[in-house]
Amino acid sequence: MSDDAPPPPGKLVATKRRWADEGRFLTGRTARPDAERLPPGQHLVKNWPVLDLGVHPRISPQTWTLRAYGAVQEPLTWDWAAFQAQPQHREVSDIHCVTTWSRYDNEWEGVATRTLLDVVHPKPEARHVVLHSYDGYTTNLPLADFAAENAILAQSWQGAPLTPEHGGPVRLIVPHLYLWKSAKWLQRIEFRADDAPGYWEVNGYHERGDPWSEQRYSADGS
Ligand SMILES: Nc1nc2c(c(=O)[nH]1)N[C@H]1C(S)=C(S)[C@@H](COP(=O)(O)O)O[C@H]1N2
Ligand SMILES: [Mo]
Repeated sequence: MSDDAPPPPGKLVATKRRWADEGRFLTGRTARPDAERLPPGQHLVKNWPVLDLGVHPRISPQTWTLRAYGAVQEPLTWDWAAFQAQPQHREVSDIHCVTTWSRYDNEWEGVATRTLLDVVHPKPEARHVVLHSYDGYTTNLPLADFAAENAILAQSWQGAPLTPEHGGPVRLIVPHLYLWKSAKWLQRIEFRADDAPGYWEVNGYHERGDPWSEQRYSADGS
């Protein structure tokens, strides 16, 4: 699977690009997470939809590795055994997809992003993180959001290993941002001083993606 070579844009990508152009789903309301559990413009689902670029890479834990590099003092590569040897964490959180569905009470197990940060020691100039995935997908977010207390490199959901459709062996979960920031099939974590927009961010989606202030699309629509 080649790095950073996403599949050619299909119908879903064209549709989502158009939504960004039209400002689709924007309600103009802003809510606060502590006051409203369901962000504006979202509706609840009980199932868990699958959304991605259409390629579901099958990576066995035996060949999976995760690399963290860039503006860090101690770059690392974890294979499956090294990942399992890290302190394992459990988090229950809600997920919010920019296509307007939200799902409450997802139970994740894996390694807290803070655990990884303690190992790599980001350099003082590190401000941004870019996630690179085995399907060629990329997404960027501020280091401060990646470092959130409940952000987790998840290997299990509701007590069972994360399925390939949902990004197994390991995906990121950053519950307080729209789910497109939560890279599935995570392969590399790049720490940077400057920002570098990822796949959806260059296609009209917001650099940060806070669901409570409906940061769905980038301001200039580019
Ligand atoms: N590697 C990778 N991660 C990805 C995507 C993708 O296409 N590839 N899609 C993103 C988007 S747009 C969404 S909404 C969520 C969907 O996660 P789910 O399929 O587990 O619901 O994954 C995000 N992470
Ligand atoms: Mo999405």
